[in-house]
Amino acid sequence: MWIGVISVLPELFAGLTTSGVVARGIAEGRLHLEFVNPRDFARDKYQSVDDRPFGGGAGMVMQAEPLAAAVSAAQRQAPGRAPVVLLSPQGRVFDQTTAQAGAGLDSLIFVCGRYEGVDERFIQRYVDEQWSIGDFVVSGGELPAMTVIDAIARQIPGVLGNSRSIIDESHLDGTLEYPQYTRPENTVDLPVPAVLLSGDHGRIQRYRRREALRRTFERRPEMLTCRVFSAEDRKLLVDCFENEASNAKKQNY
Ligand code: 4H6
Repeated sequence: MWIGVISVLPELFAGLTTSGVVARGIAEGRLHLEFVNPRDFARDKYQSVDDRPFGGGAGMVMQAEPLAAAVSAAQRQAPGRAPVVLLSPQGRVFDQTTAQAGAGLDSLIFVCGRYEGVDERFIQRYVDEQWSIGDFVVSGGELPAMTVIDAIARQIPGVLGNSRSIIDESHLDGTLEYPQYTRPENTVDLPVPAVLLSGDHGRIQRYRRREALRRTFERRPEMLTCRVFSAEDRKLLVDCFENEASNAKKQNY
């Protein structure tokens, strides 16, 4: 997969491209990252890419032309026509389904905004989609772009060594991940749940599914609305409630 990144601070991506899953994807030739700096397309002698907002107000706005020229330069290098995505607090919230869909594309271009924002006319003419990584603001689109690139890269076949770690992963089936334990059996004064030592694969699977459903119900109940449960999931959810009720009684609630 070919990914173009439009940023005035490409050095922020150094960690992403040198260590971890994305770096390995690049080294193995499954992923290519191309950086284009809008500053290289600035027209004045100060190489400025921002200016004061029309209508007044605080801060600076990224100018359309250097961004447009940078996207066009990236587009010329991309294999085919790459969709252009602006990382923005005003975008649609990025999720695992979008990550999977993104990994199926040949190319993508991410635009990272800075200053107080981006001239709306650039967005109108050049941006296909706006994605947000959540309802909060950071100082530039670079950190959100890195987050999204990592999420997409790990969905590209062969980038994660173990393909099972994708399949078992949280969110794909609409539940949170079950709790994980590793050696030793006793640590920080706590034992590992006995069922995980039983060797009974069926019991272990049911235990993990029950804990995944319990966590989702307790922490993210909205993930469980508007969906159909299998007969097995319904049984496991009932187990959770019965367990809750008896725990509450024990604690004199
Ligand atoms: C576009 C427009 C994405 C990009 C404005 C970007 C959060 C997210 C940015 C801005 C982002 C997210 C610049 C506005 C700094 C605030 C860059 N913040 N901002 N949630 N910031 O995905 O000032």
